[in-house]
Amino acid sequence: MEKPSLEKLGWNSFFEQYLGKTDFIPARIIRKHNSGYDLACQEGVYYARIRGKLRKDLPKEQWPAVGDWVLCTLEKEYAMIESILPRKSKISRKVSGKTSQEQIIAANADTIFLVVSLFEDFNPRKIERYLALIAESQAKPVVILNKVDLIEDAKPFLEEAEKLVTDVPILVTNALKAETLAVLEQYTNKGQTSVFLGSSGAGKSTIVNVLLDAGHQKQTVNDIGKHNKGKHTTTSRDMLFLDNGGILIDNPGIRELRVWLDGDEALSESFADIEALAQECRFRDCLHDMEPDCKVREAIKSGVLDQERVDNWRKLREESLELLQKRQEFGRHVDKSQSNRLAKWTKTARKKSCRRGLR
Ligand SMILES: Nc1nc2c(ncn2[C@@H]2O[C@H](COP(=O)(O)OP(=O)(O)O)[C@@H](O)[C@H]2O)c(=O)[nH]1
Ligand SMILES: [Mg+2]
Ligand SMILES: [Zn+2]
Repeated sequence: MEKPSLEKLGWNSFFEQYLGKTDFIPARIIRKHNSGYDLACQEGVYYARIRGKLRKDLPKEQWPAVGDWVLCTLEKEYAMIESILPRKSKISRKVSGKTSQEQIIAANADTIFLVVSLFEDFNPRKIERYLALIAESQAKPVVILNKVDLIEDAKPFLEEAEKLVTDVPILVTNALKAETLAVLEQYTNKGQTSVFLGSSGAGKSTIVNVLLDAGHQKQTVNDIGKHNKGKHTTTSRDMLFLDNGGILIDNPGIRELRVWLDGDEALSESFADIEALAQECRFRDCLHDMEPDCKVREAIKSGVLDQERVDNWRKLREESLELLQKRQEFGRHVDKSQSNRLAKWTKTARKKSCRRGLR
């Protein structure tokens, strides 16, 4: 049994800087169970639990997620997680229901592939929602328009998708034809962690399997992960190791994708086109509603901008605002700049509601 090097697990200078002098062992969470975790370190793969003290100190929403680097001690049969290293990125969603709880889907991803089926799943509003989530994560988004074999013409979809993004690569694939996935390789290089997001049935696991099969060298890290053997199907979130050193995290379809946004920066990034137009509106606090000289409304009128995209932008902002308010109510930490923005939004939202006779 070959032991994984830290590099093979995705360790790099970012995490090194936080290591300092310690007797604890750096390890990466490769799987989450109901009762604990599997983690991989230079000594091998271990079942792990969070040390009681840490469990008490950390709010549950901050507990380790797949992809996290932790420091641990090794007992004979299992490992104890002592602390979590700072995250390079994290992709989160809001827990379903009436809570303000964050759920980390995966940590320390370099690239997040958003897999969309062109056949049954192409919905610009849903794509925007995902992209806003990814923008918040600090990882680099790549959109995969999959199942191109099942549609007549991909061009209109591609054009539509291009309207939703700036500087985000869009790949068109047929996961049943491995050659079309070769374009993904530039993102799945040695030590790079990629997360696959998207609706159930979009083709994530199929793509992951093709990439796993595409390995040319002999298996190394995969051997130690017993659950990595054979065909991969998503039961829980798994981390998978490619022979070229790339690291993949497949995700089960997310049924309800409530945004988890810690402010409006991610939204500004995802909706840069609208934000840029809004800068040009006559009034600084323009709601793009009835105001004269509104560039956003002009763009909608002239067909440059979709009304639905603007509506979705509003909706996501409102969700985000609601979440921040809930977090403040529950006394969760909301930093100063966020609460300033919140105050501004609240004012804006109230104004808007009055004007529209809502609420
Ligand atoms: N025709 C076609 N079928 C695909 C493609 N990609 C995936 N599938 C099929 O779509 C179904 C769902 O794929 P799966 O990878 O399980 O989706 P996941 O839920 O996103 O992991 C499976 O039956 C796949 O064989 C594709 O590009 N073209
Ligand atoms: Mg799957
Ligand atoms: Zn305006």
